[in-house]
Amino acid sequence: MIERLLPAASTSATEIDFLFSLIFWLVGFWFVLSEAIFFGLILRFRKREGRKAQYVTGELQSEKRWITVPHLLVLVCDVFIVFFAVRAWHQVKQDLPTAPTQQVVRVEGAQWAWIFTHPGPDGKLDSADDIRKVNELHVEVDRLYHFQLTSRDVLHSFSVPVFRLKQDAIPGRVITGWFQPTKTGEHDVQCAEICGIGHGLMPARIHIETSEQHAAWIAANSTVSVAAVAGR
Ligand SMILES: [Cu+2]
Repeated sequence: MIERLLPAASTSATEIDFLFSLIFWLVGFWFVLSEAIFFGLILRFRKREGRKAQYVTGELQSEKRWITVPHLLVLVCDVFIVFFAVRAWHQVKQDLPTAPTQQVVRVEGAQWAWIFTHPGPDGKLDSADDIRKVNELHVEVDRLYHFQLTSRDVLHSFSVPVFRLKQDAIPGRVITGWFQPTKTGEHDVQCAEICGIGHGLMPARIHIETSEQHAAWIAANSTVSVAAVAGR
């Protein structure tokens, strides 16, 4: 449903989309039903000449059923939502999968830009060949990434809508998370936490590339040449 509006480009996006749909349909069903009953009763028992209003206390068993039965049914729906929500939360936020080819990128929020540090040709962060870019994140499709998220000043929130990923950035803390892109393309990265007058002016872009494109980008952007790293 959501994918028609916004592509799903990470391994956890489908799980999050399923949750959106589940909540939408369950809540939508009860909303439409209760509004229909509500307005139906208003119309049916509207003021009529010669008919006195009835005083209903709601104490009779037959009246209480109007509350208890839907209440129990809504609770059953809640159990479903909570089950799938906890499962998605665990997968996205608590689990930190690893893979032999994984890479680490550093993401820094600042007033008002995103600063991304990519590993250079050696595939490691914090070495001479790192590539730092402002408002430009380059990743390779199908590769597992861990991100180290922090802020230089105030609260920001690293939001990548196509990944269905959102995580607050907190000054003084490094928050680790992960994502695995599944589709190539160029998409928005946003700040999802009001962080000052320029909050709306920190739209970065994520470039999800094939391995060849990504290797070419690294070669073209690293200050240390690929050959120098290979010969080290
Ligand atoms: Cu911000």
